[in-house]
Amino acid sequence: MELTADQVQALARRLLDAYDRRIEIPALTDEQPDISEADAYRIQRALLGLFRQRGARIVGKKTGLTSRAKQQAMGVPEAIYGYLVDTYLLRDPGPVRMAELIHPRLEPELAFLIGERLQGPGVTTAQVLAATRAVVPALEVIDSRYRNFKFRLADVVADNCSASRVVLGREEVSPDGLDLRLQGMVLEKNGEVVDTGAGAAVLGHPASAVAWLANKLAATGEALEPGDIVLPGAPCEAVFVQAGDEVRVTFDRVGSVTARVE
Ligand code: 0L1
Ligand code: MG
Repeated sequence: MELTADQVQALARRLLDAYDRRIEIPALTDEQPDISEADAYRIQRALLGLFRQRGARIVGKKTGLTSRAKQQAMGVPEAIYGYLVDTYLLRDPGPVRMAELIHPRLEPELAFLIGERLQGPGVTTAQVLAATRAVVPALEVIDSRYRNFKFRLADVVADNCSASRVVLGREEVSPDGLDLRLQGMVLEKNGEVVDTGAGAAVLGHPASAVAWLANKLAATGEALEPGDIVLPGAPCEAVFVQAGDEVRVTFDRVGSVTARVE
């Protein structure tokens, strides 16, 4: 049964309280196992409304679960999306402050800076590339508000796809002439290579993930707007961090970004 408006607000406030107090909470579906995907996005919208009431601005959007491996692990057929808030944004090298977070993990993303409006349905990968002003190396900090990062689809959607921080690199590169599908990436933690990947791990092509997002947003009348920062998803697993760690990702022909954790 669809959640009432009061239930949606109460669940959004529960998540906001976890943000504010930096505490892990049980998954919402532990108590209400049948929260639908539509209701999960209503809770997410209510949570973003609470952020806005505090003066936060939406500066972009993100996709999650964009690798087939993650989708299979969650038992879902497609990706999910959330929003980036101005207070999440950090510039290379951060810092990423553990005291502001619960149990953060960092993952590499090639952020898209949108130059022209992309309104679905029917947005193609080629249209995304044409409308992208630049791509930027980024490290996304995901920090689920749920105990041990244990959640079901509705939980993670309601929690704005674990969005927490984004450390943006300083190099902005036009995607013209780059084959982002073949683009290699090396992830290092404290100077050691911990993972590698290629752009095709993100829904076959990172720009296809952005096209998916533009088309998905069409259902609510939204679009990708000029100035939006869009995270298409990570080409490898996220790494746990602790104070003192330094994480760096290097994208072939684009550049690198470092996040210092303190
Ligand atoms: O950015 C992401 O892909 C994270 C989506 C949510 C799943 C998670 O927290 O691992
Ligand atoms: Mg991500």
